[in-house]
Amino acid sequence: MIRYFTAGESHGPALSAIVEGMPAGIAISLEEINNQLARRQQGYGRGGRMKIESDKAEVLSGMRFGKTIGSPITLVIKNRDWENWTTIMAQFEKPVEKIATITIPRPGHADLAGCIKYGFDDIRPVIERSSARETAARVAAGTLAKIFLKALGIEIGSYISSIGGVTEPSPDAQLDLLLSEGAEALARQADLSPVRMLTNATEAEAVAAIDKAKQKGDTLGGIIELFITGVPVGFGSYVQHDRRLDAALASAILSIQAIKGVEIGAAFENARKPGSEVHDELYLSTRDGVIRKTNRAGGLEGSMTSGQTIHLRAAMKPISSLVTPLQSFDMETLQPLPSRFERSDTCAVPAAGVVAEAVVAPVIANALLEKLGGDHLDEIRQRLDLYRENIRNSFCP
Ligand code: EPS
Repeated sequence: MIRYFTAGESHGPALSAIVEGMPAGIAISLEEINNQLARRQQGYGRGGRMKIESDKAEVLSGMRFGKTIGSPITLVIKNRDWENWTTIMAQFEKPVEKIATITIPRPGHADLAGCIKYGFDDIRPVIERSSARETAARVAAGTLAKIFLKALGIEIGSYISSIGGVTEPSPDAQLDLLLSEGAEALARQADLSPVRMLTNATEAEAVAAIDKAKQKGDTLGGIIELFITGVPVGFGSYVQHDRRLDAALASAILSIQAIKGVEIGAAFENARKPGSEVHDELYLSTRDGVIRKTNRAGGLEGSMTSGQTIHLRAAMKPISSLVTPLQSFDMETLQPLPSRFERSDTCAVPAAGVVAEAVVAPVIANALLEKLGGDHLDEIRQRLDLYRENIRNSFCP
């Protein structure tokens, strides 16, 4: 099973990740990891920090001659901004000069609860680790699992359907066409847009909405659409709560900073309709065995994959660092005060889509490993090919 941890502060020397449980024999290119890191840095509405950073990963363990060897893989991404923070973020010596403490929590941020929980009188350490900068390490780690899945014909991709209330019309036909090539074709198309949308008119409106929010010192959230193609039927399980794939996928997505909602398929729309208009009916085809003409379940039935494309949706709240302050107070003086601005982004929804792709990859990879086992890519591929073949041959009238 793949497990990983990340470490690192936003303005510390580096971010890192240790990824354990990757099977052997998977060809990993540093270029692909760095491509994904670059995708995460894109998106209209990012702040000044992205001009400083140009994220690149180093691999310190777990690889030989370009392939995984089954041992833990250590990834490191240096923070370029660290050189500007060596005093404020000094790991050992407390600076002799007085360092300004941060004592006014931002509403909606981890600031207040984090300070109370860890007993700080300065918000700085909370800011450092709660920051979404950490997602760079998660994208690097998740890319390893993404590459593993891609080698087995399973692809993950996303686009953004809504920013600050500006919503894409349902791009169903375009979506079906892109997804028929695999979910990465969808991601490539979305990446052509600065807001990772599929429709030009909506893209222009979303860009204008971000400009307007920036002018007003405000921030915007949005909605991410995530797709996983090529997953066979029967990954995950209904038999125990902790083997339910719906829950594992939702948990991974909700672990992303500022994500506050997850939907599987058309779940909220389905909740308003009778069952006869919701459930995807089953048909038999001579070529493909069982088929469905709709996918309102989002590729998951009974917390297992149905063999259809997995479709998840995630809601990101607007970032809680606003230039125009909200009401807050000073934790030191207990005086009511406007909240303090900490450099941030106006909108990071396009980047969060790339993060969502990365965090679900280990979940799907683990569902695959739970079903089929195996320690080397070739062994796993053989088992998957056989499993796919058996499924194809059953139920063919
Ligand atoms: C973030 C604040 C900003 C963002 C950061 C997330 O960083 P800084 O405080 O250095 O300006 O740019 O995102 C990243 C650095 C990143 O790599 O995504 C926050 O408070 O969460």
